[in-house]
Amino acid sequence: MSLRWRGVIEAYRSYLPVSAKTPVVTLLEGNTPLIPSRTLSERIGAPAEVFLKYEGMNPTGSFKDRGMTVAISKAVEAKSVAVLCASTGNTSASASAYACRAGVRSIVLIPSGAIALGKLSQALIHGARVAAVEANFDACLALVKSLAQLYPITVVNSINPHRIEGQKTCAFEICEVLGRAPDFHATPVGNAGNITAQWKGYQEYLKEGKIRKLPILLGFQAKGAAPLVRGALVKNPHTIATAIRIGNPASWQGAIHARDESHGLIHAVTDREIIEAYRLLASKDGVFAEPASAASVAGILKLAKSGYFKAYYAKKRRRITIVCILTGHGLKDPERAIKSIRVPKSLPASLSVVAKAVGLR
Ligand code: AN7
Repeated sequence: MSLRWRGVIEAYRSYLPVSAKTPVVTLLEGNTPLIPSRTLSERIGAPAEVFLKYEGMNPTGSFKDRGMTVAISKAVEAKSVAVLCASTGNTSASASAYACRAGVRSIVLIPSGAIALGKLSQALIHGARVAAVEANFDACLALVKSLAQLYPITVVNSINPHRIEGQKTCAFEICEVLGRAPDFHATPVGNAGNITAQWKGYQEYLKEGKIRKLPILLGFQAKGAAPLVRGALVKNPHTIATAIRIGNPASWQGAIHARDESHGLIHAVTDREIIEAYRLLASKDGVFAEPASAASVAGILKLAKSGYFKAYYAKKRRRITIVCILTGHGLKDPERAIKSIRVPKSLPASLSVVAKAVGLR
Protein backbone atom coordinates (compact mmCIF):
# COMPACT_ATOMS: atom_id res chain seq x y z
CA MET A 1 0.00 0.00 0.00
CA SER A 2 1.26 3.43 -0.86
CA LEU A 3 1.25 5.72 2.13
CA ARG A 4 0.95 8.75 -0.07
CA TRP A 5 -2.37 10.46 0.62
CA ARG A 6 -3.62 12.58 -2.27
CA GLY A 7 -6.62 14.38 -0.77
CA VAL A 8 -10.32 13.57 -0.78
CA ILE A 9 -10.94 14.07 -4.50
CA GLU A 10 -8.38 11.42 -5.52
CA ALA A 11 -9.39 9.13 -2.65
CA TYR A 12 -13.10 9.19 -3.50
CA ARG A 13 -13.17 10.33 -7.12
CA SER A 14 -15.98 7.99 -8.22
CA TYR A 15 -18.29 9.41 -5.53
CA LEU A 16 -17.64 13.04 -6.41
CA PRO A 17 -18.85 15.36 -9.20
CA VAL A 18 -15.44 15.55 -10.92
CA SER A 19 -14.18 14.40 -14.30
CA ALA A 20 -10.76 14.07 -15.95
CA LYS A 21 -11.19 17.72 -16.97
CA THR A 22 -11.61 19.02 -13.43
CA PRO A 23 -8.43 20.74 -12.20
CA VAL A 24 -7.89 19.34 -8.72
CA VAL A 25 -7.18 22.07 -6.16
CA THR A 26 -6.10 20.31 -2.99
CA LEU A 27 -4.13 20.81 0.20
CA LEU A 28 -4.30 17.03 0.82
CA GLU A 29 -7.26 17.40 3.17
CA GLY A 30 -9.02 14.41 4.75
CA ASN A 31 -7.58 11.17 6.18
CA THR A 32 -7.99 12.64 9.66
CA PRO A 33 -7.42 10.51 12.77
CA LEU A 34 -10.20 8.57 14.48
CA ILE A 35 -8.95 8.65 18.07
CA PRO A 36 -10.35 6.31 20.75
CA SER A 37 -11.40 8.15 23.92
CA ARG A 38 -11.15 6.12 27.10
CA THR A 39 -12.49 9.00 29.19
CA LEU A 40 -15.67 9.30 27.18
CA SER A 41 -16.11 5.53 26.75
CA GLU A 42 -16.18 5.20 30.54
CA ARG A 43 -18.86 7.88 30.90
CA ILE A 44 -21.44 6.46 28.51
CA GLY A 45 -23.20 4.42 31.20
CA ALA A 46 -23.12 1.21 29.12
CA PRO A 47 -20.41 -0.84 27.40
CA ALA A 48 -19.28 1.55 24.68
CA GLU A 49 -16.31 2.67 22.65
CA VAL A 50 -16.22 6.37 21.80
CA PHE A 51 -14.04 7.69 18.98
CA LEU A 52 -13.11 11.28 18.17
CA LYS A 53 -12.96 12.12 14.46
CA TYR A 54 -10.45 14.93 14.72
CA GLU A 55 -11.35 17.16 11.79
CA GLY A 56 -9.19 19.91 13.27
CA MET A 57 -6.30 18.01 11.64
CA ASN A 58 -7.35 19.18 8.17
CA PRO A 59 -4.97 21.64 6.45
CA THR A 60 -6.78 24.80 7.54
CA GLY A 61 -7.89 23.26 10.83
CA SER A 62 -11.50 22.33 10.12
CA PHE A 63 -13.78 19.94 8.20
CA LYS A 64 -14.57 22.74 5.73
CA ASP A 65 -11.52 21.72 3.67
CA ARG A 66 -13.24 18.53 2.50
CA GLY A 67 -15.97 20.54 0.85
CA MET A 68 -13.74 23.38 -0.24
CA THR A 69 -11.40 21.21 -2.34
CA VAL A 70 -14.43 20.18 -4.41
CA ALA A 71 -16.10 23.61 -4.49
CA ILE A 72 -12.92 25.45 -5.53
CA SER A 73 -11.93 22.78 -8.07
CA LYS A 74 -15.37 23.07 -9.68
CA ALA A 75 -15.21 26.88 -9.57
CA VAL A 76 -11.90 26.79 -11.44
CA GLU A 77 -13.31 24.28 -13.93
CA ALA A 78 -16.19 26.71 -14.54
CA LYS A 79 -13.61 29.48 -15.15
CA SER A 80 -14.75 31.46 -12.14
CA VAL A 81 -12.31 34.23 -11.15
CA ALA A 82 -13.65 34.96 -7.68
CA VAL A 83 -15.37 33.09 -4.87
CA LEU A 84 -17.55 34.49 -2.13
CA CYS A 85 -18.79 33.29 1.25
CA ALA A 86 -20.33 34.40 4.51
CA SER A 87 -18.73 32.81 7.51
CA THR A 88 -18.54 32.35 11.25
CA GLY A 89 -14.84 31.86 10.54
CA ASN A 90 -13.86 28.40 9.36
CA THR A 91 -15.46 28.60 5.93
CA SER A 92 -13.64 31.87 5.29
CA ALA A 93 -10.32 30.37 6.43
CA SER A 94 -10.74 27.39 4.12
CA ALA A 95 -12.13 29.33 1.15
CA SER A 96 -9.30 31.86 1.23
CA ALA A 97 -6.61 29.15 1.45
CA TYR A 98 -7.98 27.06 -1.43
CA ALA A 99 -8.75 30.16 -3.51
CA CYS A 100 -5.23 31.56 -3.26
CA ARG A 101 -3.84 28.15 -4.19
CA ALA A 102 -6.08 28.14 -7.26
CA GLY A 103 -5.18 31.70 -8.16
CA VAL A 104 -8.73 33.01 -7.79
CA ARG A 105 -9.85 35.92 -5.65
CA SER A 106 -11.75 35.29 -2.43
CA ILE A 107 -14.22 37.62 -0.77
CA VAL A 108 -15.54 36.86 2.70
CA LEU A 109 -18.26 38.47 4.79
CA ILE A 110 -17.92 37.92 8.52
CA PRO A 111 -19.99 39.15 11.44
CA SER A 112 -17.89 41.98 12.85
CA GLY A 113 -16.17 41.15 16.14
CA ALA A 114 -17.83 37.74 16.33
CA ILE A 115 -15.32 35.32 14.84
CA ALA A 116 -12.36 33.67 16.56
CA LEU A 117 -9.02 35.38 16.07
CA GLY A 118 -7.25 32.40 14.49
CA LYS A 119 -9.85 32.21 11.74
CA LEU A 120 -9.67 35.92 10.98
CA SER A 121 -5.88 35.70 10.79
CA GLN A 122 -6.17 32.87 8.26
CA ALA A 123 -8.51 34.77 5.92
CA LEU A 124 -6.24 37.81 6.10
CA ILE A 125 -2.93 36.03 5.59
CA HIS A 126 -4.30 34.08 2.60
CA GLY A 127 -5.23 37.36 0.98
CA ALA A 128 -9.03 37.32 1.11
CA ARG A 129 -10.95 40.58 0.75
CA VAL A 130 -12.58 40.62 4.16
CA ALA A 131 -15.71 42.62 4.94
CA ALA A 132 -16.47 42.74 8.66
CA VAL A 133 -20.21 43.41 8.60
CA GLU A 134 -22.22 44.83 11.51
CA ALA A 135 -24.66 41.95 11.45
CA ASN A 136 -24.84 38.29 12.39
CA PHE A 137 -23.98 35.30 10.17
CA ASP A 138 -27.54 34.89 8.87
CA ALA A 139 -27.60 38.49 7.60
CA CYS A 140 -24.13 38.02 6.06
CA LEU A 141 -25.37 34.96 4.18
CA ALA A 142 -28.38 36.91 2.90
CA LEU A 143 -25.98 39.60 1.62
CA VAL A 144 -23.87 36.93 -0.07
CA LYS A 145 -26.92 35.58 -1.91
CA SER A 146 -27.79 39.10 -3.11
CA LEU A 147 -24.21 39.84 -4.21
CA ALA A 148 -24.13 36.59 -6.20
CA GLN A 149 -27.19 37.76 -8.13
CA LEU A 150 -25.47 41.00 -9.08
CA TYR A 151 -21.89 39.87 -9.77
CA PRO A 152 -20.35 36.90 -11.59
CA ILE A 153 -18.89 35.18 -8.51
CA THR A 154 -19.19 31.64 -7.17
CA VAL A 155 -20.70 31.23 -3.71
CA VAL A 156 -18.77 28.63 -1.69
CA ASN A 157 -21.04 28.41 1.33
CA SER A 158 -22.68 25.01 1.78
CA ILE A 159 -25.64 26.15 -0.35
CA ASN A 160 -23.12 25.24 -3.08
CA PRO A 161 -23.85 21.49 -3.53
CA HIS A 162 -20.19 20.72 -4.24
CA ARG A 163 -19.42 21.55 -0.62
CA ILE A 164 -21.85 18.89 0.60
CA GLU A 165 -20.38 16.36 -1.83
CA GLY A 166 -16.87 16.87 -0.49
CA GLN A 167 -17.91 16.85 3.15
CA LYS A 168 -19.63 13.46 2.87
CA THR A 169 -16.14 11.89 2.65
CA CYS A 170 -15.88 12.22 6.44
CA ALA A 171 -18.49 9.46 6.76
CA PHE A 172 -16.60 7.32 4.22
CA GLU A 173 -13.40 7.51 6.23
CA ILE A 174 -15.16 6.56 9.46
CA CYS A 175 -16.66 3.46 7.80
CA GLU A 176 -13.28 2.54 6.31
CA VAL A 177 -11.54 2.63 9.69
CA LEU A 178 -14.29 0.87 11.68
CA GLY A 179 -15.12 -1.61 8.92
CA ARG A 180 -18.76 -0.54 9.30
CA ALA A 181 -20.82 2.48 10.31
CA PRO A 182 -20.82 3.36 14.01
CA ASP A 183 -24.04 2.87 15.99
CA PHE A 184 -24.14 6.60 16.73
CA HIS A 185 -22.63 9.55 14.89
CA ALA A 186 -22.62 12.76 16.95
CA THR A 187 -21.96 16.14 15.38
CA PRO A 188 -22.32 19.85 16.11
CA VAL A 189 -24.90 21.64 13.96
CA GLY A 190 -24.83 25.25 12.81
CA ASN A 191 -25.78 25.96 9.22
CA ALA A 192 -26.54 22.20 8.98
CA GLY A 193 -24.50 21.51 5.84
CA ASN A 194 -22.26 19.03 7.62
CA ILE A 195 -24.95 16.81 9.14
CA THR A 196 -26.63 16.78 5.73
CA ALA A 197 -23.36 15.77 4.06
CA GLN A 198 -22.52 13.09 6.58
CA TRP A 199 -25.91 11.45 6.22
CA LYS A 200 -25.52 11.51 2.43
CA GLY A 201 -22.14 9.81 2.81
CA TYR A 202 -23.50 6.97 4.92
CA GLN A 203 -26.46 6.48 2.59
CA GLU A 204 -24.16 6.23 -0.43
CA TYR A 205 -21.96 3.69 1.32
CA LEU A 206 -25.04 1.64 2.16
CA LYS A 207 -26.20 1.75 -1.45
CA GLU A 208 -22.76 0.70 -2.68
CA GLY A 209 -22.75 -2.23 -0.27
CA LYS A 210 -19.77 -0.87 1.68
CA ILE A 211 -21.78 -0.93 4.92
CA ARG A 212 -24.83 -2.98 5.92
CA LYS A 213 -26.39 -0.66 8.47
CA LEU A 214 -26.78 3.10 8.85
CA PRO A 215 -25.82 4.96 12.04
CA ILE A 216 -28.18 6.95 14.24
CA LEU A 217 -27.37 10.65 13.85
CA LEU A 218 -27.15 12.87 16.93
CA GLY A 219 -26.95 16.58 16.18
CA PHE A 220 -26.21 19.23 18.79
CA GLN A 221 -26.82 22.96 18.67
CA ALA A 222 -25.89 25.58 21.26
CA LYS A 223 -28.90 26.43 23.42
CA GLY A 224 -28.91 30.12 22.42
CA ALA A 225 -28.66 29.20 18.74
CA ALA A 226 -30.92 26.18 18.40
CA PRO A 227 -33.49 26.85 15.66
CA LEU A 228 -33.68 23.18 14.67
CA VAL A 229 -34.43 22.14 18.23
CA ARG A 230 -37.05 24.84 18.69
CA GLY A 231 -38.52 24.41 15.22
CA ALA A 232 -38.34 28.17 14.59
CA LEU A 233 -35.78 30.73 13.41
CA VAL A 234 -33.69 32.39 16.10
CA LYS A 235 -33.39 36.08 15.35
CA ASN A 236 -30.52 36.96 17.66
CA PRO A 237 -28.57 33.76 18.22
CA HIS A 238 -26.00 33.80 21.03
CA THR A 239 -23.38 31.33 22.26
CA ILE A 240 -19.69 31.35 23.14
CA ALA A 241 -19.31 28.72 20.37
CA THR A 242 -19.13 31.42 17.69
CA ALA A 243 -18.73 28.87 14.87
CA ILE A 244 -22.30 27.67 15.39
CA ARG A 245 -23.91 31.00 16.24
CA ILE A 246 -26.48 30.62 13.47
CA GLY A 247 -30.23 31.24 13.72
CA ASN A 248 -31.43 30.34 10.24
CA PRO A 249 -29.61 27.24 8.95
CA ALA A 250 -29.39 27.00 5.15
CA SER A 251 -29.66 23.18 5.15
CA TRP A 252 -32.63 23.08 7.53
CA GLN A 253 -34.43 20.35 5.59
CA GLY A 254 -31.27 18.29 5.18
CA ALA A 255 -30.79 18.25 8.94
CA ILE A 256 -34.39 17.26 9.61
CA HIS A 257 -34.16 14.42 7.07
CA ALA A 258 -30.90 13.19 8.58
CA ARG A 259 -32.45 13.24 12.04
CA ASP A 260 -35.70 11.53 11.11
CA GLU A 261 -34.45 8.98 8.58
CA SER A 262 -31.73 7.84 10.97
CA HIS A 263 -34.14 7.74 13.95
CA GLY A 264 -31.83 10.20 15.63
CA LEU A 265 -32.25 13.54 17.35
CA ILE A 266 -31.11 17.15 17.37
CA HIS A 267 -30.79 18.52 20.90
CA ALA A 268 -29.40 21.65 22.52
CA VAL A 269 -26.45 21.95 24.90
CA THR A 270 -25.71 24.96 27.08
CA ASP A 271 -22.54 27.04 26.82
CA ARG A 272 -21.57 25.72 30.22
CA GLU A 273 -21.90 22.11 29.03
CA ILE A 274 -19.89 22.99 25.91
CA ILE A 275 -17.04 24.49 27.96
CA GLU A 276 -17.04 21.51 30.33
CA ALA A 277 -16.73 19.10 27.40
CA TYR A 278 -14.08 21.34 25.80
CA ARG A 279 -11.96 21.22 28.94
CA LEU A 280 -12.53 17.51 29.47
CA LEU A 281 -11.31 16.69 25.95
CA ALA A 282 -8.23 18.83 26.35
CA SER A 283 -7.34 17.78 29.90
CA LYS A 284 -8.12 14.04 29.77
CA ASP A 285 -7.74 12.98 26.14
CA GLY A 286 -5.09 15.46 25.07
CA VAL A 287 -7.29 16.59 22.19
CA PHE A 288 -7.72 20.33 21.67
CA ALA A 289 -10.88 21.10 19.73
CA GLU A 290 -12.64 24.42 19.39
CA PRO A 291 -15.72 25.11 21.56
CA ALA A 292 -18.27 24.47 18.77
CA SER A 293 -16.71 21.05 18.21
CA ALA A 294 -17.12 20.16 21.87
CA ALA A 295 -20.90 20.43 21.40
CA SER A 296 -20.91 16.87 20.04
CA VAL A 297 -19.13 15.62 23.17
CA ALA A 298 -21.32 17.71 25.50
CA GLY A 299 -24.31 16.21 23.72
CA ILE A 300 -23.39 12.57 24.19
CA LEU A 301 -22.48 13.18 27.84
CA LYS A 302 -25.90 14.73 28.38
CA LEU A 303 -27.63 11.80 26.67
CA ALA A 304 -25.53 9.37 28.72
CA LYS A 305 -26.73 11.02 31.94
CA SER A 306 -30.34 10.65 30.87
CA GLY A 307 -29.87 6.89 30.31
CA TYR A 308 -30.17 7.10 26.52
CA PHE A 309 -27.30 4.74 25.71
CA LYS A 310 -28.16 2.41 28.56
CA ALA A 311 -31.60 1.93 27.05
CA TYR A 312 -30.07 1.22 23.63
CA TYR A 313 -27.70 -1.32 25.17
CA ALA A 314 -30.57 -3.04 26.98
CA LYS A 315 -32.12 -3.77 23.59
CA LYS A 316 -28.99 -4.69 21.62
CA ARG A 317 -26.83 -6.36 24.23
CA ARG A 318 -23.53 -5.57 22.53
CA ARG A 319 -20.92 -2.90 22.87
CA ILE A 320 -21.97 0.44 21.40
CA THR A 321 -19.76 2.38 19.00
CA ILE A 322 -20.06 6.16 19.05
CA VAL A 323 -18.18 8.62 16.84
CA CYS A 324 -18.01 12.30 17.84
CA ILE A 325 -17.03 14.72 15.11
CA LEU A 326 -14.56 17.33 16.37
CA THR A 327 -15.09 19.79 13.57
CA GLY A 328 -12.33 22.34 14.24
CA HIS A 329 -8.99 22.76 16.01
CA GLY A 330 -8.72 24.35 19.45
CA LEU A 331 -5.96 26.67 18.25
CA LYS A 332 -8.55 28.52 16.17
CA ASP A 333 -9.77 30.23 19.32
CA PRO A 334 -6.88 30.54 21.80
CA GLU A 335 -8.63 33.41 23.57
CA ARG A 336 -11.37 31.05 24.72
CA ALA A 337 -8.85 28.59 26.14
CA ILE A 338 -7.12 31.34 28.07
CA LYS A 339 -10.44 32.67 29.36
CA SER A 340 -11.55 29.28 30.65
CA ILE A 341 -8.35 28.55 32.58
CA ARG A 342 -6.35 30.51 35.16
CA VAL A 343 -3.41 32.15 33.37
CA PRO A 344 -0.04 31.86 35.16
CA LYS A 345 1.45 35.09 36.46
CA SER A 346 5.07 35.92 35.65
CA LEU A 347 7.75 35.09 38.19
CA PRO A 348 11.33 36.05 38.90
CA ALA A 349 13.96 33.59 37.56
CA SER A 350 14.58 32.06 40.96
CA LEU A 351 14.87 28.30 41.47
CA SER A 352 12.94 28.26 44.73
CA VAL A 353 10.17 30.59 43.53
CA VAL A 354 9.67 28.65 40.26
CA ALA A 355 9.75 25.25 41.98
CA LYS A 356 7.16 26.36 44.51
CA ALA A 357 4.92 27.92 41.84
CA VAL A 358 4.76 24.69 39.81
CA GLY A 359 4.01 22.56 42.83
CA LEU A 360 7.46 20.97 43.39
CA ARG A 361 8.56 20.77 46.97
C1 AN7 B 1 -15.99 24.22 14.02
O1 AN7 B 1 -17.49 28.76 8.95
O2 AN7 B 1 -20.81 27.96 9.32
O3 AN7 B 1 -23.72 22.75 10.53
O4 AN7 B 1 -19.23 29.86 8.29
O5 AN7 B 1 -16.93 26.03 12.05
O6 AN7 B 1 -22.22 22.51 8.54
O7 AN7 B 1 -22.68 24.76 9.50
C2 AN7 B 1 -18.99 26.97 10.44
C3 AN7 B 1 -19.66 25.93 11.01
C4 AN7 B 1 -19.42 23.10 13.37
C5 AN7 B 1 -21.27 23.75 11.95
N1 AN7 B 1 -18.18 23.21 13.86
O8 AN7 B 1 -21.29 23.10 10.70
C6 AN7 B 1 -18.71 28.90 8.89
C7 AN7 B 1 -19.61 27.93 9.53
C8 AN7 B 1 -17.35 24.17 13.44
C9 AN7 B 1 -17.78 25.09 12.45
C10 AN7 B 1 -19.89 23.96 12.41
C11 AN7 B 1 -19.10 24.99 11.95
P1 AN7 B 1 -22.57 23.29 9.74
